[in-house]
Amino acid sequence: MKLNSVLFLIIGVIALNITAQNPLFTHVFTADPSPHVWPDNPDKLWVYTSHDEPGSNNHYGMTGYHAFSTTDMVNWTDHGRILHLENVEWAESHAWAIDAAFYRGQYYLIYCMKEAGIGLFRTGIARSDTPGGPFTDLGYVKGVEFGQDPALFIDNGIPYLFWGHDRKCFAAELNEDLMSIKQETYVDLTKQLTHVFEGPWVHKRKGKYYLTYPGLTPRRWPEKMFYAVADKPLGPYEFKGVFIDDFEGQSGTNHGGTVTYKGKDMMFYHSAWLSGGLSETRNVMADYLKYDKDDNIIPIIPSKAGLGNAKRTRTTLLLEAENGFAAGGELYNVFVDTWIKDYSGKGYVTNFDNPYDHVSMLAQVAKPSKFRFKVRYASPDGESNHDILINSRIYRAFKFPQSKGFTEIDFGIVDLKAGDNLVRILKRDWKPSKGQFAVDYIKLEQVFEDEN
Ligand code: FUB
Repeated sequence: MKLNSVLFLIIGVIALNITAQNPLFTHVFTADPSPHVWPDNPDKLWVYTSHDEPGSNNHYGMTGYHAFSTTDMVNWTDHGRILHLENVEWAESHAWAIDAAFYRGQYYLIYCMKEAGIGLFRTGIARSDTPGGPFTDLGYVKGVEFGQDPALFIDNGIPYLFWGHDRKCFAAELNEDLMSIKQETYVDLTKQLTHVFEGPWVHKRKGKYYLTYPGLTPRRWPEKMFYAVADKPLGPYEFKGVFIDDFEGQSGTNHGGTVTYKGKDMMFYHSAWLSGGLSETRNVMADYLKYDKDDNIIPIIPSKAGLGNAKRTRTTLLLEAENGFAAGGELYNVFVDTWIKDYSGKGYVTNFDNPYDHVSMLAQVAKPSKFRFKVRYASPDGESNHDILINSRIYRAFKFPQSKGFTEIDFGIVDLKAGDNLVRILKRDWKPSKGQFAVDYIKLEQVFEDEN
């Protein structure tokens, strides 16, 4: 080999190791990504995902969803758990793939779970007035049976639902309240989508509708990603081919969605890189989506660099106190208020009047790891004594200094375990409080081994 080629190879290997924006999120196991840019803020990209428990090697125990946002593809915010099985009265298990939509001024989460007592997949609809949730379940869409892997595609104000499972794919227009299909529009797309298994997703480009989906070439796992193209959302679709083939470290399933962000087309999907490629515990990936001169998708080879040149991505968990209960934590004898201005999110938690009054927030983590821990609080009438507990052990007994407005305190580095972690801020004194103490949010910023 010539010296030039050797140098090129060495530089290439070094570059591969220093640019690594895949996996996209490295602090929590995530799958089935649904990427979106909402009309109120074209600078922000949102990704909604399902969640794999650490160590799980199948998908039967999946229970909840997360939302992530970024403005630069490198620094991400994990908004925590945005919907959980226990918030959905009609469901019993299988919080599988999702989508999200902005429709008539509200944010919607479209998800699937198995109906209690029946065990059939239904397509659920939940709503929030903010993109980061938490979302409130509204029930399931009538007229959809076996409603696994839903995707809601809105075209010229008309909502279309796509869903698919077990080698089948269907679609229909939804009624205006999104809670039922227009029966007369129902189509079975299965025969048009060669190899289809599940997970349809539709995007529009140059007036054409691209339907991407995970499929199996007969009886052979893992899934590859295929696509088909149509002139109208409900088809007929013309099969085009595979665009993410088998790759090193993939999981048995693949599933994803497309988005155009800051002028670039991107494909979000999942792999098993974070868990070592050996299990079904998955992580989100993203790569650029490109087309050839005939508007065919150019096959994607999953890359370590992903969507940029950064050494790695970094995620901060931003856990709003007022979401504590809906997002997997607890509000014990405290309540949500909005009197002290400049709070983030929808308000803050206050009324820590009696001993043990507390707020707790849920942080879900993939592996034992370190985070920089911050609390934003206000204590307008004087200092206030509190215990901070992490997973029921006292991490700090702390006298929060008086602060008229909200201020952030950096408590240094904390260790979180794999799985669910509860961070609790609890009133310590036996004396009843005179003043008001308010918790706005906690932040847990990812810290890496080589930064310690
Ligand atoms: O994540 C659970 C299931 O695995 C999804 O619903 C399927 O699309 C596959 O990704």
